[in-house]
This record gives sequence, structure tokens and C-alpha cells, in this order.
Amino acid sequence: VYARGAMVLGQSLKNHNTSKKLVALIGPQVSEPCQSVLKRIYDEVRVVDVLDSGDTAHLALMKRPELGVTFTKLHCWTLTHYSKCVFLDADILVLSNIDELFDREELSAAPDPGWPDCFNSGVFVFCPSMETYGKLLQYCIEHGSFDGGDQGVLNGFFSNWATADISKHLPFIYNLSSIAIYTYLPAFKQYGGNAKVVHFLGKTKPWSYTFDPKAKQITGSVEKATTHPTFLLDWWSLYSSAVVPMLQEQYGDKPFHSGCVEVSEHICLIGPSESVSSHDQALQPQLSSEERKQKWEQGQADYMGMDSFDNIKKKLDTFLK
Ligand SMILES: *[C@@H]1O[C@H](CO)[C@@H](O)[C@H](O)[C@H]1NC(C)=O
Ligand SMILES: *[C@@H]1O[C@H](CO)[C@@H](O)[C@H](O)[C@H]1NC(C)=O
Ligand SMILES: [Mn+2]
Repeated sequence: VYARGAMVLGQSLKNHNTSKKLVALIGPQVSEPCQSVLKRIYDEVRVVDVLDSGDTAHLALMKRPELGVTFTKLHCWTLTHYSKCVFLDADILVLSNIDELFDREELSAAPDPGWPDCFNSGVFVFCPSMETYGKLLQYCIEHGSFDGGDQGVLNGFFSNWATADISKHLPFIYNLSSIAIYTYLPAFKQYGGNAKVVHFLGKTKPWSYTFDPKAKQITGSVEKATTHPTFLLDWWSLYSSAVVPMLQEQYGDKPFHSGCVEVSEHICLIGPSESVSSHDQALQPQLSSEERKQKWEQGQADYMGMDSFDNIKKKLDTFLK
């Protein structure tokens, strides 16, 4: 499923007229039709098979099996036919041209909101080099990763990032997370309009939802949504309009689940016995609880739906019990 994220990411970079070459690093398990679509969007699609014998990463993996997919990411340092690259996670959407990141030096990255003296490894500037690659693998073997993933390895290896050179600190707008939106809403209101990159962190990814392309609405369980609905909609509009037709073409007669579902069909399937409020929920744009609170405070309660007397009473009853 992450391949779909990579398709949307590549398409968003192209839509913002990047002048740079696009490379996708994929594991061998990515399906044939998905690889074909990636090849249409990216200039180069490189299959990284860490289990390939003869690769130094394979040796590292045998000594540190717990690091698994981390080694796939470190392969970006082997792209030595480029002098400088910007790494982007597949769960990222670009909102404007970010070619200016190439003016930065290795290793430039944005602070991690959870621990700002660490950088987030979802967006970083680096210079491919077999020497650095070898040192990174050596570092992995000797020290492992303090968080079990690539972010721990990279922060350990580039350990002076926090203090050595402030020009390597990318502004937070290059790694805007929905989590940050809700933990510091006033800052988001002030600066969010400048966001250049949205990183869909956490377990629930944009492709975990479904989408009604006609109504332009996100459907499915959005109760625990940590992502700002506008950015989710941006992701889905791009996916449904540009990526799904390409997937459709590649899959041909083979069935595949695009995630696009028309709500009108949905209602027919549910039938008339389904309660009105859950029916309404499927039609409403999904609001976070912060947004619902805000609407409530502005006097715009959803009296017939989420904020109905019955729901409030249910909540109070549970609380009192
Ligand atoms: C990208 O370039 C095209 C053609 O040169 C232009 O029409 C379009 O507005 C540009 N897009 C952005 C986002 O700058
Ligand atoms: C972006 O932010 C998220 C948390 O919001 C963090 O986990 C991630 O490491 C950051 N990535 C970069 C490249 O700064
Ligand atoms: Mn990510």
C-alpha cells in the first residue's frame, strides 16, 4: 500500500514542476502493476533487495535482523550517479515546489516534534557516497538503532546535527505533521498556510481511509484521525484523479481495490435499517474532535448528528457509570 503513497508523492512533485530527477526505492514485494505505475511517474525505479546475497547490507542484516527495513532506506546513499539528493518518505505530500532544499548540505533535516534535538528522518538532504553508506552500515552493526528504525540510526550517526550548524535545520514547514497541528493549533493558524510538505505520521495513513470522488469526501472510520482533513482531501483528490486511472490501466481486468467508493452505493448496501446518525456520519466531512469542539463553541453544534441529545446522554451515562 505504501506504493500508492509513493505514486501520490511523485505526482505532487511533478505537479509543482520540480526540475529534479525522481527516484523511487522499492522492495521486491511491490506488485508488477504498481511497479509499472511508479515507472511512469518516476525517472528511475530501483528495486532494493536487502536479502540479495553479496550485498554488504545483507551481512549487516544478518547481525542486526531487528533493523529490517531500515537497511532499505540506507540504500539511498548508493545512488552515486547523483551528487545530492532529498529523501522523502512515501507518506508525504508536497504542497509546493521544494527544489530550494538542494541548496542545503548533508545532513539537513527538520526537527522531530517529539524530541526537537533529534531530526525527523522523513525528509532529509544527503550526498550519495559509498563511503558514507559503508560507515552507516558499520555504525548499525556496532550500535544498532536506539528507536529500532532508521531515525535512530541516522540521529546516532549524524549526532552533531542539533548543535553543529543551524543551516542544517530545515524549517518545520518542510515536515508538517498533523499531530503538531493539534498540539499547537495557534502556531498552525499562524504558519500553516506556508506548509510545503505534509508528513502523514502514525499508523493511520491516507490510504487507510476510503474516499467518495463525486462528493469529494473522506469516508470510513475517521474517529482517531490525527490528520488535518484538508490535507487528507488534497491527498485523495490527487490520488483519485491522477493515480487511480494509471492503476486502472495497469491492472486491466484484474480486480484491485482503489479505495474510491461512491457513498450513494454505500447507502444502498447498508439499507434502511441502519440508524440515521451513522448514515449522516458517512456523508459528513470528517471532523477532528478539536474541530468539533471549536464548532460547538461557535454555536454550530451538529444537533441532528454527532452532537445529538441521544449521543450526549450516552456519553454522560458512560461517564457516570
Ligand atoms: C508548472 O508549469 C506549467 C507550465 O509551464 C504552468 O502552467 C503551471 O502553472 C506550473 N505549476 C505550478 C504549480 O507552478
Ligand atoms: C517529521 O515529523 C514527525 C513528527 O511530526 C517525525 O516523526 C518525523 O521524524 C519528522 N521528519 C523529519 C524529516 O523531520
Ligand atoms: Mn513517514
